[in-house]
Amino acid sequence: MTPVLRCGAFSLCLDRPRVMGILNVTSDSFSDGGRYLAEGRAIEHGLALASGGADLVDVGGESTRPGAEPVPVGVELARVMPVVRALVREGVAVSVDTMKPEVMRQAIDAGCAMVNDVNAFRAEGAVSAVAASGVGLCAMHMAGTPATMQADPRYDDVAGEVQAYLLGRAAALESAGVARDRVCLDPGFGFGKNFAHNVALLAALPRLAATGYPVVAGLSRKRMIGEITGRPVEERVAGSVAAALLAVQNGAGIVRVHDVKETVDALKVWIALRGARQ
Ligand code: HH2
Repeated sequence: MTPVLRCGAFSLCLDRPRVMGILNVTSDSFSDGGRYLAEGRAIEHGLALASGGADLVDVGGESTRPGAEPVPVGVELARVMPVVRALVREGVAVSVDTMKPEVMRQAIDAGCAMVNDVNAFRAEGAVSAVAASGVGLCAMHMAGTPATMQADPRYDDVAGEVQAYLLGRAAALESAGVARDRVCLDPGFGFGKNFAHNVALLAALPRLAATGYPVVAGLSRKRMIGEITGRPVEERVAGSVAAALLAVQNGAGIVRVHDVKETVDALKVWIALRGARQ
């Protein structure tokens, strides 16, 4: 049976790969910091992502790039809430990228479709902030905190450890009353992982997808793409699209990307032609 991810007023049918467009309302995001800090520009870009084919628009007010400093809750709310409200009003399925229970609560009250937490709802009060709502929940694996995570990441079996952690977080959500069809899992590429760890996680995506939870993959413009291509962040579109296709081929149901139109086109071609063989 085709999985359907329940996301508040929206249902995301995963009969085909879905695209989550990234909207960073921050000053310091690694690829687009400062570009969408002004409310009007952020809203405009969110609408452009939606009309470019994004199934979800993921609004974040705190960068989680390696070395990023935390943002006070008041600042994060002031950045994201006007944008969330405006996009919800326009009928966009909005995801909110936050680790903070207060931001989760206010975004849910404003009608968001999903909460995307790189901290997998580990903050005190996070599970209870989201449990009683009907929104979709993306739990991501991160080793440590953004400030320290890339210092010297080590695992014995990165794929096995990440999967065990994510299943533990799904169980914590479900034991608080969250229905299983609201939960999706993300291995967290680049979050406390070196190049070899990221490669191993990409190779192990089929195993994560076999758990039955929809898998989210975020490789867009990340350092790994730069390490392979030698390109700076603003020239990583083609590399990111290739990585998104590979993630989908390995079982990801949702890809989180900056370059929505390019990814949507690539996915359309891949879907239409993937059966073609001589
Ligand atoms: N990556 C980033 C932020 N949020 N959420 C999920 N579920 N998966 C990811 O891989 C992921 C994420 C980092 O990327 P970006 O938002 O572009 O940068 P920054 O954190 O600097 O704002």
